[in-house]
Order: sequence, then C-alpha cells, then structure tokens
Amino acid sequence: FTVTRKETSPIDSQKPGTSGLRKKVTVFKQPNYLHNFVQATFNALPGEQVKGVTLVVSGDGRYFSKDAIQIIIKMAAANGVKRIWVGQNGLLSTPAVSCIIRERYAADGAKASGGFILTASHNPGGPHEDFGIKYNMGNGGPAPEAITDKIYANTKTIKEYFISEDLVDVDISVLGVSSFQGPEGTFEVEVFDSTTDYVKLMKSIFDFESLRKLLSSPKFTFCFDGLHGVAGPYAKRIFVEELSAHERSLLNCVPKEDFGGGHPDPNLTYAKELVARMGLGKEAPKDEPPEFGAAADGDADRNMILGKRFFVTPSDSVAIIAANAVQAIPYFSSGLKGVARSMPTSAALDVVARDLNLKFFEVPTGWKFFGNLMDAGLCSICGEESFGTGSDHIREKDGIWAVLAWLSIIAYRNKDSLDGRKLVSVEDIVRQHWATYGRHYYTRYDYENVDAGAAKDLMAHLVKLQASLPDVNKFIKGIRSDVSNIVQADEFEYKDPVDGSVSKHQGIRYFFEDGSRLVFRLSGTGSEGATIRLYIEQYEKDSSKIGRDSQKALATLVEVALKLSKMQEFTGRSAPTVIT
Ligand code: VG1
Ligand code: CO
Repeated sequence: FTVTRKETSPIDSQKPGTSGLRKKVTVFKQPNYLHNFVQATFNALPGEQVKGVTLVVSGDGRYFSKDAIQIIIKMAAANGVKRIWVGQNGLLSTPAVSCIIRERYAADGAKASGGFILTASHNPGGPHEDFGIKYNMGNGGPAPEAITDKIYANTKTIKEYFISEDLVDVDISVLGVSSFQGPEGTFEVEVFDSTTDYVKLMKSIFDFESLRKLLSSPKFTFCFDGLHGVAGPYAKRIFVEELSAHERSLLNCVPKEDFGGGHPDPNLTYAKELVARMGLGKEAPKDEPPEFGAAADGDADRNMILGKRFFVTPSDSVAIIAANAVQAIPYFSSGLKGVARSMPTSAALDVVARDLNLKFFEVPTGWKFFGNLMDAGLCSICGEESFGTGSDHIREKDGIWAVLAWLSIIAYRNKDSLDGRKLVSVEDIVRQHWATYGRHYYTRYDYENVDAGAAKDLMAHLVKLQASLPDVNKFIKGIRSDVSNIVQADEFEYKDPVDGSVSKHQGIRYFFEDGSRLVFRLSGTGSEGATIRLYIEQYEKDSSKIGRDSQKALATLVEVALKLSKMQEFTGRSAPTVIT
C-alpha cells in the first residue's frame, strides 16, 4: 500500500469530554471529521507511541463502528503503526480493551501501546443517534487531560492527515492475521476472539468454582440484561458457559448497532425489562422475581445491581464491595491498597475506609483520575455514583467484574448454608451494611438537553451565592425551617497526588451542618445541549431511621436544591429527565 497526504482544515467541536469525543453519527459522517480527530490523536502522542507500535481498535459495535474501524486501520498504517488488533466484528467492551492493552502479547512478544475505543457508552446508537471515540494509553486507561487537551488543540490547527487509501478493507468478521507491505515494511491486522483474554483475567481474580456452585444452586436465581450492548457475548461466555447459569437468565444479550432502539444505560429508568422482572417499578411481575439481577451499559463498563424487589445504589455498591473484598474475592485476599470515589459519589465508601483504616481518595468525575492512583499502588477499589465500579485489575470501570464481585459476596455470605437455611439475599447484605456503617440516602436528578446558555447561567448563579452563606441560609430557612445550616460551599478542585496536575471547576458543592450535601455539575458526555446533574445526599447513623424510602427521606433537601438553584426559572423544566 501507499501513503497519501490529504489536506484538511479544522472542524469545530472536537473537544473530548468526560470520556472521549461523543457526537451524533451525522456529525461523525461529515467529511474529514473522524480523520481529523484520529490524526490529531496521533500527533498528540510521542512519536515512539505511534511508529512501529501495536494498537487496539474496537468498541461496543454501535452504528458507524465498522466504517470507523476501516478508516482508523488505513490511517494507522499511513502513520507508521505496525500492527492493529481488532476484536471479532469490531466488538470489545471498554474493560476488555483495557485488559488487552495490559495483558495481551503478540507472537513476537510485543504489547499494545494504546488503543482507540469506539463507543458513546450509555448513549443510544443508530444513524440518528450517537457515536464516540476515545484513546486509551499503555496502562490501559483513558488518556489523561494533558493528552486530551493536546488532541483538542491539534484539532484546531490541523492542516493535513495521512491515509493509505489503497489498503484493502479487512474482513473483521473472520479470525486471523492479514499482512500488507507498505513503505515502512509489514503492516498487520489481527482479528481475534473478543472474550478470551477478558475471561482469562476474570478467572484469575474470582473463585469460579464457588461462583458455579452458587449459580447452579436451586435456591439462587439470576438474571442479566445486556441492553443489546457489547456485554452480551461476555455474559454468555462467563455466566452461562463458565458458571452454568441458564440461557434463559440472559436478556437482550445479542449486540445490536442501535441497541434495539433502546437507551443502553443500566438504571431504573432505561433497563425497563430487567427492572420489571426483578419486581420493581410499575409492572408487577406474574412470576417470583430472581434473587439477583444486573445490567451493563452499551460498552459494558457500567453496572446496575438489583436484588429481589430491591435496588442497590451504586454509591452503596462500591462501599459494600470494599467492605467485603478481602474475604470474598481471592484477588484482594492480601488486603486493599486503598479506595477511591468520584466527588459526587456518596460518602458510604469514606465510612468503610475509615473503619478499615484504608487510604482514601476523592477525585473528579470520570475514570481517568483513578488510573494514576492505581499505577502508583495507592488504590485497589473505586467507584462512581453513575453505575461505575472497578478495581486495579484494569484501568477502566468494569460492569461484568462488578457483577462477579457481587456474586462472590453472595457466595461468601452463603458458603455454609446453600443447601440448608434461607439465602442471605442482596437486600440482607445491604441492610446489614447500613446497620453497621449507617446509611447514605442518595439521589441524582438529571436535566438532559437543556439550553446550554441557561445551564451556564444556573451554574454561575450557584457560584455567586457561595460568596454569602448567611444569605443562603436565610433563604433556605424560608423554604423549610427544619433544614440544617449550610456550613461550607465551594467548587471542587483536585490536585492529583501523583503527578501534581490540577483540575478546576469540577462541580459546585454545598455542605450542611448535619453532613448532608448538594452537588451541581454539568455533564461532559452529552452530544446535544447541556445536561445538569444534581446530586443529593444525607447521612443517617440512627439505625431506627435507615429503612426509609430514599425519595421521601430526601424530599426536603430536593426542594431546597431546586429553589436555591432556581432550576425551573433557568431551565423551564418542572421535573428532571431521569431520577436515579
Ligand atoms: C458521566 C458520569 C461519569 C462517568 C462518565 C462516563 O459523565 O457522570 O461518572 O465516568 O459518564 O461513563 P458526565 O460528565 O456526563 O456526568 V461511560 O459509561 O458513559 O464511559
Ligand atoms: Co459506559
């Protein structure tokens, strides 16, 4: 093949967000849009991370992925990359890409130096929906801000890109290696099974024998919803083939380019079928719900954990995993190095960290901040309120891992009683946790696709208020006299303890005297307008008060938050799009 230099010019709006560049497919299909971003990425990396290296290219299989993979292969060849690794049919979950970058070796002993992940995660897919691309580094984690800022700067000055137009398309449905001769020698594309490396890693972390015992026990019933994302093939391999769950326990586990028209986001609003099957929501089931239910998002890095008629908040989930990991999961048997959560995530994990005397970190939203801590050996388990949970086995959050972690905890808690007494259920485990550590009532309100200007004004208003807390307190006492005082307010700023880099404006926070907290942030993953996220949290230590319905328990704080922020005045919205 030959290499062609193409002239191009900058295209607006190529700033990577919380997790890569996400836009409508129609935007990505504009001439040169993808090409500019890919070349800007190659130009942002040090030369030795492009020339002669191996790169992974794959994703959640959403619409436009197949075209994008061929374009990236041709551009990689032209930029001097030596080898591209592709999961069969272009499918690799985000955690699997991280695993492959870290663990896979080529026949010549080479490892991948990074990879492009093609996904817009939990956003819908299809010709009129979203596509996305992000670059992960040699540690398997998302590119840090220093690189994403450079990529963005490059997109604003780009004049040329390189592509091998005469390289034939590679059939990515067929396993095997294709070799091509180019100006700088041999270029290779290897297509391999999407699940093998990842399954091997999971087997090295969990006790598959005891998980198999749990899943084949008649007392334990199980259900997993892949939401037609890329989790499906992994679920089939692990839950059905390895752990002998019944095929029937898998819902929507065939990946589809448009996720079956759904919104592949594992929460109580969008995972409707699973939620109904678990006996939650409006549609009461005819059958007895399973003991355990879970779902993952489009790229399988998020997870939702449900018990029978019971929802586990993600903030509780990471705290419970951390509290049980050493006993229940072989990978952690020698102890935890530390734990971390994103700022808006509830303080349930903080309480566990204090109790177990563990190092603890609070980082900005988005997984990229956990990676540095893990690389420095400071953190074993981490999580976000947005249904993200994971550990230092890779450098991404990991939906299937979270399910296996929960199954391990259930197996451990029931290890002596699987054929005798009543099963210790998901709900039992959570309630026992609350009884020990107290409960963090928690809810998040999302206002999706609001006018970007209005969202900015609302945030500016909230920052301005922080200048005078006495006035704020007077105002909120006027709404509800029983609400506790705000004692501190700020914008979250993070100084990375490993590399010293500083990230500013990471969310507006109001702290109350009784430990409650309000947080306001603008989303960095949407593709249209702005999304305002409001996070509301209240801590309850009194064990007689930990059994309340969370929306009821938080009603006062919600009212205060909405009035303080003038939500309806600024956005015109009388209700959020999604409540989790
Ligand atoms: C959201 C979540 C954040 C998560 C990010 C990527 O970001 O809040 O916690 O890390 O999505 O998740 P934002 O900026 O929209 O709030 V995924 O599964 O979409 O890669
Ligand atoms: Co995701």
